[in-house]
Amino acid sequence: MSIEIPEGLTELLQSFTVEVLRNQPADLLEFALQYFTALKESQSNDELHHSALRPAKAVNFIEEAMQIDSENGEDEEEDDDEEEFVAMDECAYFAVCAEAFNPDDDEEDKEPRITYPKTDEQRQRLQEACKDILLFKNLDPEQMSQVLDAMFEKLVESGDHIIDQDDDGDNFYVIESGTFDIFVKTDGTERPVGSYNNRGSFGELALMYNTPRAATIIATSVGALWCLDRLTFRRIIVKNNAKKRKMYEAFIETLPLLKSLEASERMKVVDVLSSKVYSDGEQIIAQGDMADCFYIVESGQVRITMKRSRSKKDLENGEVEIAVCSRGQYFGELALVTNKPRAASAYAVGSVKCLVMDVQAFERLLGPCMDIMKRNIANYEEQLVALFGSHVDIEDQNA
Ligand code: 1OR
Ligand code: 1OR
Repeated sequence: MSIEIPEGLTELLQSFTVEVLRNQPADLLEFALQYFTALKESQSNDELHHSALRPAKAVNFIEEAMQIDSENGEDEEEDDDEEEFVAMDECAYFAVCAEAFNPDDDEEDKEPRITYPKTDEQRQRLQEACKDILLFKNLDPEQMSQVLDAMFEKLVESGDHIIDQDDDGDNFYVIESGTFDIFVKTDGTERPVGSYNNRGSFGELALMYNTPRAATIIATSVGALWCLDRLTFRRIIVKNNAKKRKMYEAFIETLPLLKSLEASERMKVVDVLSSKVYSDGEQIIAQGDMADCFYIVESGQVRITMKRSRSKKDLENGEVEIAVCSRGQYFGELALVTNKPRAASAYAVGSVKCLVMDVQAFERLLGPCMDIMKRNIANYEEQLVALFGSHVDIEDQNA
């Protein structure tokens, strides 16, 4: 007996499966309903326009005048714009969820590149603002240069809504200056959950996971932002993340700390990690500093040391080794959990490679791991007593 497989079935199911795996929807049926409805609408639209189905790259988010670095010149760019524009309200969901993306596919490298011309002074300011952005840390020089070319400046006033929760994602933002409040709405009530103070970045989640904006960001002072459009972000950052996922998947699976996370959450952790190499003796953390990162040892060993006493005289006399972290272990969580300065210093022993996660990502992603961390922190206090003889509250170490 042979059963005929209808033409197109395999492709249809494959595309759907890919979207399910990428989006990890909580409600599969609802997702399927939206996916196929959007697909159908998009096809009807398509028949109307007599053109081939062109998913997400069809969305034209770019508001400002720009120069397209294309061999075909500007005339073609205008034609393309017209053809590529799809109104967001018509098929936003499809445009977003069907954004075909294959990290191994170099096709998108052939797409026109976006370049906003910049003065030397602007480029310098941009480079300075981007130098600590973790999502940019693993880019090679060519990718980094494309990202910098594509970024454009946006000046903001106090009270400006940069992002509204539930909107579609247009840009990723790097802060050059200014303060910004973060609000998250749950059950219809909007609550402040944090703020940015003259540094950092936001707006990556909607672009990375094709989800609506997860928070509202409002400027609380005048400020300057550098924006990276969705297309370039996906072409370079998301592609890079897909490679990172492949590289770190197996390692991340073995980490006891992340055991309580779902597989999809663990992959999100990989997305926001960057890898950093330290040479023998190099200081990774300095006791007393303000904290902005959390570390997982990928290879090598890290010595954790603490100043022996808080008296001035002893501060100059050496430090006591209190722990050694090796592959798979983490450090630098304490200051982030307690919101205090670093309780100890950390130094590389030999050549060391660490995965580094910034404080914002830490708060967003490692909530479910907090119990394990807090248990470990409670142990620190016990060991502190054993080592130093008397009880010293670890949170007072830097007082
Ligand atoms: P986005 O594209 O979703 C809103 O647009 C941005 O706010 C988001 O990317 C993040 O870059 C940024 N939860 C979700 N998004 C946050 C949060 C956050 N903080 C900053 N963003 N928090 C969890 C609240 C339960 C706060 C963690 C400090
Ligand atoms: P942090 O953000 O304060 C220094 O930066 C890191 O050293 C700290 O987070 C911990 O991750 C790590 N007491 C305090 N911090 C420790 C300790 C520790 N061990 C590792 N760290 N103790 C040693 C316990 C084996 C107790 C005090 C002697």
